Amino acid sequence: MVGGVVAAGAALAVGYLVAAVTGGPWPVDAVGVQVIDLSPGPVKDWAVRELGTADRPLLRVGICVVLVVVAAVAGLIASRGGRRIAVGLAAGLGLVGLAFAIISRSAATGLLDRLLPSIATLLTAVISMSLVAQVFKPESPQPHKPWQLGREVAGSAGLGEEEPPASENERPVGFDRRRFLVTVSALGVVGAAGWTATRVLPVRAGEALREKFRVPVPGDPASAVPAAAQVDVPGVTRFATPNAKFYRVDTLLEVPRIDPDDWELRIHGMVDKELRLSLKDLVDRRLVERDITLTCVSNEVGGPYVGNARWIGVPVADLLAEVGVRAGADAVKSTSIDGLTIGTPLAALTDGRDAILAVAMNGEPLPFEHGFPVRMVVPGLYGYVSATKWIVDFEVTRFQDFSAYWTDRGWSVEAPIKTASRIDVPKGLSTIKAGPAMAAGVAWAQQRGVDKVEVRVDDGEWQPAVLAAEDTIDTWRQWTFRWNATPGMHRLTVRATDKAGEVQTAAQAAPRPNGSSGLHDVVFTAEEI
Ligand SMILES: Nc1nc2c(c(=O)[nH]1)N[C@H]1C(S)=C(S)[C@@H](COP(=O)(O)O)O[C@H]1N2
Ligand SMILES: [Mo]
Repeated sequence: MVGGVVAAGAALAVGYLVAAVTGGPWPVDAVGVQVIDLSPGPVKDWAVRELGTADRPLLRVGICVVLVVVAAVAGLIASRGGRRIAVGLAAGLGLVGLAFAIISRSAATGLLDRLLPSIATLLTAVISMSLVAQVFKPESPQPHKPWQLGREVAGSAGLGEEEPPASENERPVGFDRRRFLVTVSALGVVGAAGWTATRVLPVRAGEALREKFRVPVPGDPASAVPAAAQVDVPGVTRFATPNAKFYRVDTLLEVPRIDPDDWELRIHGMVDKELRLSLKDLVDRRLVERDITLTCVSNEVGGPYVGNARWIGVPVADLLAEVGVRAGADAVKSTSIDGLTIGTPLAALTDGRDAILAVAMNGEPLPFEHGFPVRMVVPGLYGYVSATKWIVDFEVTRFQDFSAYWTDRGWSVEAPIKTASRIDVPKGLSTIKAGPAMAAGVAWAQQRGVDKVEVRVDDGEWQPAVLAAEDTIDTWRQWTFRWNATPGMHRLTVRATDKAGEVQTAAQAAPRPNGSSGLHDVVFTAEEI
C-alpha cells in the first residue's frame, strides 16, 4: 500500500510540475473542474455558503484522497501477485486524467499544453507502479541463502525445503525489502523534487507576466474618494477593499496566468465590423477610472461577497460604437479563456453607466485571481452576468440564441443588484459595553445610490443612521448609528432605502436564482463593565 501511494504521489507531482511549466491542467484539476461543472445547484450553493474559498483546496484534497485510496489498493494487489492488475489500475487512472484534460474547461489554449501534464502523469504512474510491482516477485524456486531467511525474504517457509507447489495465486510472494526501500525512496525523491520545483524555481509563470503590463494613465481619472466616505469605527469594513482582501468567485482550480503579449480580444457577432484587439490596442483607446462596488449573487444577507475597488478600463460603449451594433441584438455573450460564458444585457452596456473592460484594480494590473489582463466590470449587475474575468471573446448577440454558464445552472438570465445593507459592528454574538454605543456598517444599491439607512433596536421603531459621504452611486456607502445600550441581550436590524425611494425588502429570499433579500440583524449582549 505504501508503494502504491508513493507511486501515485510521484505521478501527481510530476504532472503538477509539467502543468506549472505548460500552463495546462493538472489532471486532478481537470477532474475537479468537471465536478464543479456537473455538481447540482444545491451542492454548489452549499459549498459556496459553508466552505467559501476553501471549497477549491478541499475539492483537490478530496480527489487526491480517492486517488490515494485506489493507489493503495493497487499496491496491495501488486503485493499479492497481481502486478499486471496494479499497473493496469495506474494506467487506467492516468487515462481518466487524460480524458478529463481533453473535455474539461481549461485556461490552456494549445492542445499540447492541455495534454502534456496528463500524459506526464500517466507515464510516471505506469512506470512507478511497475517499479513498485517488481518489488514483489513470485517466490523464486531457487533455494534461499540462509542469511536471507526472515530478513529480506518474508513468507519463506523453511530452510530451502521443497514447498508443495501451490497454484499461481496462493504462491507466497517474495518481498525484497531492500529493493522496496530503494524504489520507494527513489519515487519519493522524484515526487518531492517535482513538487519542490514548482515552489522554488521560476517554472510557474508568475509576477513577471503582470509586471510586463504597466498600468496606463486614464484620460478621465476618478475624483478623490471623499475622506468622509470612511467612518472611523473600529471593525467596520474599509471603504476601498485591498486587492488581497477582495472576495473571489470563479470556477477554476488553477488561476489562469495569461501572457499579456499573447492576449487578444475578439469583438464580433451582430456587428458591422469585427474587431481584434491586442492589449496595447485596447489601452490605446480612451481610458476611464471609476470606483465600482462588485457584488456576488451568492452573497447571503450580511455576507462577505462584496467589495469596492478603483478600476481603470475602456468604456464598453466606446467599443460597441466602434464596431457598430446591428439592429435586433439585445445581449453580449462574453467568454473567458477557459470557455466559461457570461450573458449581459446590451442595454446595461449602452445606457450611459460606466461599464468597462478593466485593466487595473486599485492602481495595479488586475491580480491573476481577478482576471488579468482584462475583465469586464458593469456597475449595478451581479458578477455572474457581467464581470467576466480573463475575457477573450465578446460577441454581440441575442439572449434567445445562447445560454450562459450560470443560467444553465439555474440562475436568472438577468440580475440587477438588489439594495442591501450590512451591520459590521457590533459583531453577532459579541459582548459590548453597556451605555452609549456605536454601530456601523455598509449599504449598497449600485446604479441607484443609497439614500437612507435605518436601524432598529430590538423591536423598536426604525431610527435613521448617519450616512457617511457618498463616493458615487456605484459604490457602497458606510453608516453609523449611536444609541444607548441597556444591559442585556439585544438585536440590531438594518435596512437601506435607495435613491429611487425603494425600501430594502424584509422578505427573505435565498441567493438562487437572482440574489438574496431580507434584513441583516445581529444579536449581542451589552454588559456593565
Ligand atoms: N471567467 C470567469 N469570470 C467570472 C466568474 C467566473 O467563474 N469565471 N465568476 C463571476 C462571478 S459569479 C463574480 S461574483 C465575479 C467575482 O469577481 P472577483 O472574483 O474578482 O471578485 O466574477 C465573475 N466573473
Ligand atoms: Mo457571483
